[in-house]
Amino acid sequence: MFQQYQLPYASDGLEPIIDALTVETHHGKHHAAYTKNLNDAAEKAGKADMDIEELLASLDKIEDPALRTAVRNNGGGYYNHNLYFSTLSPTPKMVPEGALLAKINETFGSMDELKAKLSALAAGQFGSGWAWLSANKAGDLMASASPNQDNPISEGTGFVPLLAIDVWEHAYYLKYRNLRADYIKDLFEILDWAAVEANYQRVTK
Ligand code: MN3
Repeated sequence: MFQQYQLPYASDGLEPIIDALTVETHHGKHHAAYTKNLNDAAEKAGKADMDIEELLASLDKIEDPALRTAVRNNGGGYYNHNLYFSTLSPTPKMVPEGALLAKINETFGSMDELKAKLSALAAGQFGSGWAWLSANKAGDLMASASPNQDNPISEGTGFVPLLAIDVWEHAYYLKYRNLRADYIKDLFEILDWAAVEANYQRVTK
């Protein structure tokens, strides 16, 4: 049984950047629906007890095409939103340090250049999707974007996402309307680098 990530902050905790109604709808309706639909599909596929990262990395093992699509879309929606909501915080650590910061500087040049790259990927994702900073076991970093509820795991890259920028319109449209770039710019103000560092340690340990 896959458990939806429960918010450690109130639905208005991310205001003024993410309004309470958006958090309530996004987490309480969209994310909850992905979780329920994943559990239904994984049960039918006999995969209800798998680790979600292993499940997304082995979608080709699900023979029924409709079931495979259901697990891909809802498993991605489940996993991606667990990551998204767990790396946002009302009291974020504003910059990374240690091994992650060193690798960011080595790979992208600087934090500002990383932010510019992620922002461009998020703004440039046509239609619904995500932008990511990901790592592999060796500690290498990758910035990328994915359509729909895909992610670097289901895409078979060998990388695991550390932070997620949701650019589905349901993530920002109530407040930002068509101004996706403004939402992306503001999102960095509530992105908790302590959570991202913990993800980097988990993936590279
Ligand atoms: Mn979403």
